[in-house]
Amino acid sequence: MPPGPSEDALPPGQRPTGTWRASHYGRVPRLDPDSWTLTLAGETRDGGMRVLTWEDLGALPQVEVVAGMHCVDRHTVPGLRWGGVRMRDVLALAPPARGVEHVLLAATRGYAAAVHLEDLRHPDALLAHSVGGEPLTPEHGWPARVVLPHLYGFKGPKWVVEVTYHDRPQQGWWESHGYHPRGRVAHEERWAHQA
Ligand SMILES: Nc1nc2c(c(=O)[nH]1)N[C@H]1C(S)=C(S)[C@@H](COP(=O)(O)O)O[C@H]1N2
Ligand SMILES: [Mo]
Repeated sequence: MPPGPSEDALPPGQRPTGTWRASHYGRVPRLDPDSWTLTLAGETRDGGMRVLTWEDLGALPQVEVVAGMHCVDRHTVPGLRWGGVRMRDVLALAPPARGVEHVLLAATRGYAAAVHLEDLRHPDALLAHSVGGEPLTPEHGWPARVVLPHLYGFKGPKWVVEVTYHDRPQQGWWESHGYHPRGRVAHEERWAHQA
């Protein structure tokens, strides 16, 4: 029997899950969009930093991206319809200095993910505030989370509050526990020893 469309779309080594249970360490923070901010800092082009508000997000072009979420533990949540703004539009508000390639994305409570700048500039890379046409629930990252569909889920912090540009590779939570610095799903970049 030929594979169905969803099996077709499943990346190597992943299996689909029917129900979407939230996965993260620690307790779910309750954040209020009115006090939430996203700070862009580190090696910016002009050396300064920029603090974005919920209102600033709303002023950027709103887009939707349909994509599966692929956890490095091998479960995939297929076909999520994310709503938000493109990460490349967010970064453009405080661009990195020339030659900068590394970014640390930080959430509340110490969670962080190390990503490559070019992966954040992917057209499907979002700062998401909704899924399936509804606001994100607190468990899934309200008010805003990073969604990088071509990377494993751990590269996208829920409850994201800071984007920092760096000259050198960084280590976030999973990277410091042996997971891959790049994390591309299509290449099965799961473990640091593959790098
Ligand atoms: N702040 C924060 N973001 C996080 C995590 C976390 O523990 N804390 N877990 C990551 C991992 S490993 C995955 S697979 C996805 C899971 O997102 P979901 O709970 O919405 O399915 O969130 C990512 N973002
Ligand atoms: Mo994950």
